[in-house]
Amino acid sequence: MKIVDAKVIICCPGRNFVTLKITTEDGLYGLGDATLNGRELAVASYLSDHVVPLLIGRDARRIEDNWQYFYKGAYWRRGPVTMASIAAVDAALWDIKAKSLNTPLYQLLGGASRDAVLVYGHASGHDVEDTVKAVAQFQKSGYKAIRAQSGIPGLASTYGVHSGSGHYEPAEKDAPPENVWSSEAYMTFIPTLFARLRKEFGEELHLLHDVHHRLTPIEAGRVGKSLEPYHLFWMEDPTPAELQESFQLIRQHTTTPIAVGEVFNSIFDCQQLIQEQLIDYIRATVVHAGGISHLRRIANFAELYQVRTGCHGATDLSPVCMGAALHFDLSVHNFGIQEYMPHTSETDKVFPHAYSFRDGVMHPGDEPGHGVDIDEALAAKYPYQRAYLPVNRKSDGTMHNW
Ligand code: GCO
Ligand code: MG
Repeated sequence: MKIVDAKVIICCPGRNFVTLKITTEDGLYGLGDATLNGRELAVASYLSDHVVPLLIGRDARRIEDNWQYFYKGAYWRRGPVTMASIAAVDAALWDIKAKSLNTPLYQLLGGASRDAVLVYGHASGHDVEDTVKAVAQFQKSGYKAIRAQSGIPGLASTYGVHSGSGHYEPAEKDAPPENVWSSEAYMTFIPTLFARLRKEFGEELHLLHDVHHRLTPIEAGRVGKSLEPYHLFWMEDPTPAELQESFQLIRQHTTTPIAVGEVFNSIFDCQQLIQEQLIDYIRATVVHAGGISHLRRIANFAELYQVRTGCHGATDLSPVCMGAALHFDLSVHNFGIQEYMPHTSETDKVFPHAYSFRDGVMHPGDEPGHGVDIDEALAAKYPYQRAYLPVNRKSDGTMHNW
């Protein structure tokens, strides 16, 4: 089953997406997401300039061999640009294989391990009471697990909270906006938010929170400890994870479960975190962690250490990634939860999909392949627009982690 065409489609139906479409000699095609928020064109170039010429003529059925060819064959291993490109090839080839066998992808991944996939939604507000209202709204829409982020007294803006009204969207057009951060203000405030949420919503609702890499390990230990009475489902990205051993310090101080990995692109990024049981959930996902093939390797390794999956699912991951992730989630034994931020209706129209949400859970649907398509004519109406993620500084002007 020779690959005869591979095309990189860039579009911006509300935000930028990069999609790889691979076509075989018998007319089947598969799609893979290659979106890297704020760096989309680098991946598009890596694909068009370096991967596509090598894809033509290769056998689409040899998914593992193709993965190894692009990983080992580049010599320069890992990194978000390379791995997002390999991920796009991998997801497209799994899509083709499942279509060629006329089966939904999860059936090829071992079949369903559960009836549906638990997801969490994003509630946020400008202050505590605003956030209470947002959580109530999500609960009313059926969510059983809700991430809560709030504006912090004394800080003009912060991660996860929309500057106006409406939904939070990480990237902004033109130059990167600059935020000002204070770990002290955050650490004082955050337990009051979750105390209020538990008081309002009781003990049953799953509450999650994203620290977005902003604390030092010892500060993260303090925050985790202060949140213990409110038994979070997880505290996400408490500190940057380049130094994996730094999580030992957090673990020594708190039993609040930890989720990490949305920026990881390889099993080597989380080897120590998993092996030493320094985390509870691994957040790597299809597009940034080398596709379905590599993500399964990470999940299988994590299973040995009772670490569960919690795939990243922000709006900067396209519906193609979401579809593929849901097949993975449904099938993998050590699934934990899936993040779900619904896309805009423009995006949903460009990417018609079989997956659906109801009563706090999602299902990938039963269409052959991963069940996500692209309307290329419509996509062409939304050309790329430069956009950046914000940057973050401390109040004295020092650059900090965003
Ligand atoms: C999350 C993430 C996102 C990221 C975004 C970056 O937990 O959903 O932290 O909001 O910031 O995906 O591109
Ligand atoms: Mg996050």
